[in-house]
Amino acid sequence: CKKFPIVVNTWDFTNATIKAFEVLNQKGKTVIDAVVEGCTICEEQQCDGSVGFGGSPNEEGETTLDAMVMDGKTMKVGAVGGLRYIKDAIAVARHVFQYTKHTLLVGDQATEFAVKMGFEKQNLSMTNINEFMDDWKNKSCQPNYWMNVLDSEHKCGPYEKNENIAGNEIKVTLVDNRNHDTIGMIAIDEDGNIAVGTSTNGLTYKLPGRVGDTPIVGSGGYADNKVGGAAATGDGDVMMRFSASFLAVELMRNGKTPQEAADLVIARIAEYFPDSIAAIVVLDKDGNYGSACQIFESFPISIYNSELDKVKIEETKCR
Ligand code: SD4
Repeated sequence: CKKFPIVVNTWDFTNATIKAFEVLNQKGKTVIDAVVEGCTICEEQQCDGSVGFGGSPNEEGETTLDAMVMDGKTMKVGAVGGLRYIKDAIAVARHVFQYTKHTLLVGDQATEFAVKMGFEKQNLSMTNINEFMDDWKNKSCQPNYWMNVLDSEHKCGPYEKNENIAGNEIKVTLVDNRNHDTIGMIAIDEDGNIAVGTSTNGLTYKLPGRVGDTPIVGSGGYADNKVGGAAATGDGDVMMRFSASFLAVELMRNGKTPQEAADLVIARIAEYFPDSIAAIVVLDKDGNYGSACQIFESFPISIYNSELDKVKIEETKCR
């Protein structure tokens, strides 16, 4: 039976879910509008500090943004990675989608594109950035993402070219639960059109230039009208190695339910990286959903569909 229009997204970002559901029910708006406007709410409200400006600085203290939108009807995608100085990451991704034949623009040139499209350059830094970076340095720069570098300078960034690379491993510490909450939203409109939208400021203290899974098609999100969609959150450096969202959709294409697909994706990641935080939400074309996670203390998802009179949150049990 028909369970759409529906919006499902990662975490308890209910304002974003409500916004997307409202847009789905507005005349003349598309499912792409719904995920873009929904994720934009999170960027503006800086959901958990992990979406939008003013969160997750890299090891030089700069916040950069990753976002993507994918249309499951046409299989068109627009995305930005490492976007600098522009707050509206998913809106810029949508401009890539709508006004170019490309899929992904990155870094300074993504910024230049955005400026040409009329977006305003702004400072994305945290207001208390100096304090935040000092605190990190006082904690021996943990977490950090360097490995196999000998000299202690690398432990604390910023990166300086150094030939002295040797076998001493600096342990990479897991980021904690709270600095790690990307929005990944899947929506289906009344006609069964599916779209996915994602937006994040990535990992805190990442190396400058690092782009995570969020703007990578098939990793941070994937949608196909014929099957369904998926969106991932967690340690993107690990998750993108498994094309987590694509894998979930393909598993459904081969007959798995959304819950089975979600469980299998997390199990696959667990085979190699049992200590990495990873979570996925999966929606099939009929509006059935499932979710799975590992390591996260909790992974709520939020849902709004035509059978509900208000948005609801469901907790996922992590393995
Ligand atoms: C990343 N996957 O940049 C994102 C971060 C995230 O929950 O999902 N946080 O790796």
